[in-house]
Amino acid sequence: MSEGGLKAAEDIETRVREEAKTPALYRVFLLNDDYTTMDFVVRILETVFHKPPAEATQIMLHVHKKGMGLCGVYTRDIAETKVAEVHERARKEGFPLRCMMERE
Ligand code: TYC
Repeated sequence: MSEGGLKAAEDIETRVREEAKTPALYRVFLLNDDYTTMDFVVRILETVFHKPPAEATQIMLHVHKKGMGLCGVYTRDIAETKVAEVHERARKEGFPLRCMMERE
């Protein structure tokens, strides 16, 4: 679909959702890098995204091998808060870990 077509489709989705009062949802992803430790990423998945230990390890390994991985799907405010929290905690520890969100 063209950029304009995508925008038009999103506008229609937004209108339908607002009529039904269901909020837009956003996927939050972690991105791989060469410096952040695996332990730190697992800790982020357990504490910020509330993943059980085995799932946190699976997601971390997926990101390590594939380049990015889904951490969860949230409303916009919650997704923004989680992205900011990941970046804040990573910078405090000196890691370049990146986190991003995209509308579902
Ligand atoms: N690639 C990192 C390493 O080998 C581990 C890592 C995994 C980093 C996931 C970031 O989102 C990430 N230490």
